[in-house]
Amino acid sequence: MNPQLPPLYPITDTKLSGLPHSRQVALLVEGGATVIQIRDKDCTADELYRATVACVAIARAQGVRIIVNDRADVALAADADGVHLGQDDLPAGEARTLLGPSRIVGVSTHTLQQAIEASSLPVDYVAVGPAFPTSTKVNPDPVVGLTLIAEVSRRIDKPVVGIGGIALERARAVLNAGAASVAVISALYTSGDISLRTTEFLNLLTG
Ligand code: TZP
Ligand code: MG
Repeated sequence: MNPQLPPLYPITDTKLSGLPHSRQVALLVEGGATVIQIRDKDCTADELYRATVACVAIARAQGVRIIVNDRADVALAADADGVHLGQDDLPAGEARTLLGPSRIVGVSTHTLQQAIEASSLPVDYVAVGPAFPTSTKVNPDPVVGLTLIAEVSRRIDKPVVGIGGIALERARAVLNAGAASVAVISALYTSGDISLRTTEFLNLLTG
């Protein structure tokens, strides 16, 4: 398992950005991102596989890691660096068996109990959210706020990733609450310049 996570964890969104995943990855990498999640709830396995292969080709040349949302099978087939699992996806232990010890397995949680349970599984990080209201996710879980992120960060040993509604001006507070990283979608794609916004996030989070 690989516990190292950068402070910014961008997630692709073709609807919000209007761009193919591979183009988003190129711009995010240009802005300084070093771990990127490919997330697409509307495409077929074939489309996700092909998109991921293209993203891995761009990212790996720069030493950047690609994590696939939901699909451990696609991550493995496309030789991606890991998978991000939701509560309804393959169990983390099964994903770990498929992906082996070196790839990244992360899991999304929405309550203290889910986060504590997830931390005992063979995962590299535990995502907690939504931190703030978000319109990116269909039927989002109730907002957990910085309070739950802080409590989970105190109680588990694994890196915590804050997710959901994390705008530029709220990102630092998520790290201050104890998270190791912030996962961001909409705030990266609504300013017009994806690489610049990525750099702004990184400057704010590392400064
Ligand atoms: N899981 C919880 S909230 C969310 C996911 C994937 C969406 C986060 O997107 P945004 O646009 O950064 O709020
Ligand atoms: Mg999922």
